[in-house]
Amino acid sequence: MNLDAAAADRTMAPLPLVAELRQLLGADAVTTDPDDLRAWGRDWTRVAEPRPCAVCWPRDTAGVVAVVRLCGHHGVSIVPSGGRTGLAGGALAAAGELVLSLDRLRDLGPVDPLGRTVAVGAGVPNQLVQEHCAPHALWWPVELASKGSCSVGGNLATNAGGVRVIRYGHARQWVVGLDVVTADGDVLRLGGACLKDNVGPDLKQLFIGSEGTLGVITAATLRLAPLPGPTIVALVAVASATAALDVLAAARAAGIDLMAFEFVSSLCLDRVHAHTGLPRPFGVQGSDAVLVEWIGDDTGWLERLARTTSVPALLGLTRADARRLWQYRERVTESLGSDGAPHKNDIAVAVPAIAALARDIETLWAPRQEGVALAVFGHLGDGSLHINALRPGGVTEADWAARCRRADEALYDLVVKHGGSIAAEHGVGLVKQPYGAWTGTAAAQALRRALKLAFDPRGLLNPGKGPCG
Ligand code: 2HG
Ligand code: ZN
Repeated sequence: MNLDAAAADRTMAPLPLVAELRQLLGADAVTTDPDDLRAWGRDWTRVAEPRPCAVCWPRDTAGVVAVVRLCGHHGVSIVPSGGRTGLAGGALAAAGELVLSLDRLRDLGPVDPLGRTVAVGAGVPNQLVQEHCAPHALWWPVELASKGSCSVGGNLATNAGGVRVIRYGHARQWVVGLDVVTADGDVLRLGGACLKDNVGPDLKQLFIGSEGTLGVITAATLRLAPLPGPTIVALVAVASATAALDVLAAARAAGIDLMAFEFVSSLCLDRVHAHTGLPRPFGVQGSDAVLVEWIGDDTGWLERLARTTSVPALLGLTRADARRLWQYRERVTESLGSDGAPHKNDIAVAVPAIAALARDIETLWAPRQEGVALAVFGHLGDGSLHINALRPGGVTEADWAARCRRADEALYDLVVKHGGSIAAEHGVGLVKQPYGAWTGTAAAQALRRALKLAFDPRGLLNPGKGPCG
């Protein structure tokens, strides 16, 4: 054990808590091992060192209740933890909290093909839900690049988006029931397989997207969609994000049933090429691209577009070709992260406003970024962009943090000017907490704080995180 972890153990975790946790859950369900603390005390965000006092893995909702009550008794804060793939630090335990992992809550109920629902534990990985439902020709249409690791509980706590939002919307639209443990250790059963319940307000929706700050989601009844029919994938070269909107307009005008519309800038394509060895898609350097996926076999709209604008496009008509084209989009994050953690942003505006926002970013904001390379990609068809700033060599940690902070504030001014959101998809977590002033009116913020006080008056659930901070 290193000295820091030993100090954290002594000062932050009163021994009785850990001992009592072991008694409650069993010795194999609690750890203070420094390697475990480092691994389980963080998500994919690299903004602070993890420093939890311990990690525990209850097996069911009753176990979560017991942990929450015990922490209340000891006055120790809790960081609820799912698949730890978050990019806003929502599952980062940097201040001696107890990490409450939902990883062992893996119940998978039978699929109801009539009502099209399935009940699952919070710790079930997203991909397992899909595999479980596929024999019934159904799926939970929340699809993320991290589907193998991320869990349903985390998807709901962050109201995950992903690459299918353009057709299906966010995770919150695909939930009919939720089991939640409150800060007092009560269990709320909100809805279930009954599809119609109009006793409003819909409390379960308050927990979805609240990033574990109002309660701990332990199980959910998910609404399922029929598996879509065969699709076609195309990677289309475009001159810019704004030019990509012409491709979107052509698809919309032709009545194309879009499954995905994703932008990848030329810098991202370069990084994917360098990191993965995939060939440059259009043979040469320098072109941005959109990845379009749609249902059906109509390629006429794209052929017409290609004739009039002479844009090169690669078609993925077979599953293997489609999978290969998707890699240019799905492998962007890992490729950008292969050379140090980029500074991430995740913004959105209404789809038609993307052109004006992109123009402002290009002319007003990017030139002020002092030579920092900006890797832009994302869910353009939803009006949403991920901007990753790549840290130049020779810039100190402190200098980089200060520069990112200035850059973020200037970017958020633009996003607000165009009526958008500074936390489009990844949530507020820890990293967007200081930017409350850009997240709505003072009255809206006051209401969010009032919600937090009502649900968790002692501030024990994921303190300092999320929209209700
Ligand atoms: C994606 O769309 C994820 O691939 C990750 O939201 C975005 O790495 C990012 O900035
Ligand atoms: Zn995304």
